[in-house]
Amino acid sequence: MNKTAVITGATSGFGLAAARRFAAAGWNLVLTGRREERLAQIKDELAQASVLTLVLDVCDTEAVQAAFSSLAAPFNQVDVLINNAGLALGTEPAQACDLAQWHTMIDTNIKGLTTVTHALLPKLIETGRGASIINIGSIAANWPYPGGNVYCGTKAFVEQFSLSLRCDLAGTGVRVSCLAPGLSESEFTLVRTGGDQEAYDNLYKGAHAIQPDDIADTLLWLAQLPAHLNINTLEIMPVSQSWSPFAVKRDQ
Ligand code: NDP
Ligand code: 8X3
Repeated sequence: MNKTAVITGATSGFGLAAARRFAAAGWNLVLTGRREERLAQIKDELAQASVLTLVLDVCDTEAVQAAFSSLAAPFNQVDVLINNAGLALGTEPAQACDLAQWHTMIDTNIKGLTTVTHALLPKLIETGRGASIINIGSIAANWPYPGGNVYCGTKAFVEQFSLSLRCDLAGTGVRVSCLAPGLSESEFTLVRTGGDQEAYDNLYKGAHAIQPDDIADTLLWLAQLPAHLNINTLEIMPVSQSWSPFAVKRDQ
């Protein structure tokens, strides 16, 4: 029987690329996102696979709980949950940030991810051995940078939550991984900058950034690992990206 993956945020970037990869590998898919038209396009494109699309805002707790408690066959046995929906808003220093944007990042990247996880945990535990939760973290969790403030904080939560979940799920057979990419080319940057195409072009120019297909390949690899293996945290950067010295602000 085909396995089923639930992918949040499947309307673009990593989630869309993963949907294509998993469909090509024969998985059943539950794909979610807020943009209905895009979900309809993806369903058409992946017509060879069993695909259920759910228009779902991960910040809407009741809608998430209702959608995942009423999954019908073949989608009611969940093998893999990819908690991918997320966003960054703004690149300003903390003292210049918009509080509403901070709250949206917390609501989406932390509360939304935990709501989806809570709703699907019983099904994943029912599946047991070989089931996986793969949370999309970021290098931003461990490598702070100016303007990262709350976004970095949300991704640090994702990494710690992933590790802590492993402790609680010991004995259930359910695996938990945190996949933490670095500079990756996707709509993420347009969302973050409020649609600034020039900022997008400048960020990715000459950087040979990670592509969504690279992350999709890694996600499928994680999902298909032998059931006795758990990758805890996996950090990926493009070769062009590395670290700088600490900043030291000197008196003039
Ligand atoms: P995209 O902007 O291309 O994709 C983000 C996805 O999240 C979209 O499908 C969007 O769907 C969905 N989403 C956002 N908010 C919500 C919400 N409230 N409810 C449901 N779905 C939502 O970006 P990426 O593919 O790059 O990002 C995917 C994940 O990877 C994010 O968690 C991001 O933080 C993380 N990441 C990205 C990196 C990068 O450099 N690009 C690097 C490291 C991590 P819709 O708008 O239709 O709701
Ligand atoms: C996104 C990567 O470096 O823009 O999580 O924070 S970064």
